[in-house]
Amino acid sequence: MSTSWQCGRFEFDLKRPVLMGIINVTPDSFSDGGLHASTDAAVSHARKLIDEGAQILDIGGESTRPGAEPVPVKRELERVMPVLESLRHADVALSVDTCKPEVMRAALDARADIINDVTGFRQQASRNIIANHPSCGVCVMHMQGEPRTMQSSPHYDDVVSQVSRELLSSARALQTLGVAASRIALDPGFGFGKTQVHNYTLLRHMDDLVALGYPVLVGVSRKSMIGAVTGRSIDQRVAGSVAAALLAVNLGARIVRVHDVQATKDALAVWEAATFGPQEIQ
Ligand code: HH2
Repeated sequence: MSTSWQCGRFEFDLKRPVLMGIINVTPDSFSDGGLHASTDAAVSHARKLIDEGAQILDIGGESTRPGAEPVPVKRELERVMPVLESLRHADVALSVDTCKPEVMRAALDARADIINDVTGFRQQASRNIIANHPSCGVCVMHMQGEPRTMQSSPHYDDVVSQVSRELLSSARALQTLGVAASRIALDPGFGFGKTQVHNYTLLRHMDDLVALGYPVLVGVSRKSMIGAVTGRSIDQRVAGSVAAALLAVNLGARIVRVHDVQATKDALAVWEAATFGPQEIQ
C-alpha cells in the first residue's frame, strides 16, 4: 500500500485517512445543486468545510450525475476559477473536478494542487497537461460509458477485476508520459456506470483495489447506493454515507470525498483511536 500522495504544494501521509470536502459550484448537482452556485456561497461553504477538518477541497463546475448535460468550457471556467482564486491562500489542497483539458490547464496555471478526472484522463490532451506539470496530484476515476448514458445498462463479467485492470491501464498511460506513481490516486467511481450490485461488490473488495499499490480515493457520499439500502432521501444519507466511507477506509482506502466533513471526521477519529491504539489519543 502506498504511504503518501504527492499533490502540488502538499504531500499527504496516508497512514491516516485524508478528508476531501466537496464544493459543487453548479445549479444541478445531485445532492446540493444550486446551494453553492455563486462564488460567494461556494467560498463560504469551503471555509466551513475547512473549519470542520477538510484537508482537500474538490471544486467542480459540471455535474456528473446520471443524465447530466455537458457544460461548455467557458461556463465551467466561470464557475470554478473565481472559487479557486479566492481559496488560493487557504491552508488546504485545492482539487478541481473536471474532465476538460482546457479547465485542467487553467486550474493548474492558477496553482490547483490536484486534478480529479471522472473519465480517468481518457483524453490524450488531458494526459499531456498532467505530464507537463511537475507535481500536481491526480485522481484517476473509473467510469463505464459517459454520464448521459452510463446508468442505462452497465455490464461487467467481473466488476472488481475489470475496474482494477482499467484503472491500472489509465495509471500506466500517465506513467508512460513521465508522471510519477506517487502523484496518482485511483478511484473505482461508485455510481459511474455501475449497478448497486456492482457498487457493493467493489466496496466489499476494496482491498483488491488497494493491493494495486496506489492510494485509493472513494466517493460514496449521499449516493443512490446509500439510498438503495437505507431507503433514505438524499438529505438523510449522512449516517449511511459515513458507514460506507469507514468500511472503505478499514479496507485500505485513504482519501474520502464527502459532503459531510464533520460527521465523517468524527467517525474517522474513532476508527483511528481503535486502529492505532490509546497511545495516539490526546
Ligand atoms: N463523484 C461525483 C463527482 N466527482 N470524483 C471522484 N473522484 N469520485 C467520485 O465518486 C465522484 C467524483 C458525484 O458526486 P457530486 O459531486 O456530489 O455530484 P455531481 O456530479 O452531481 O455534482
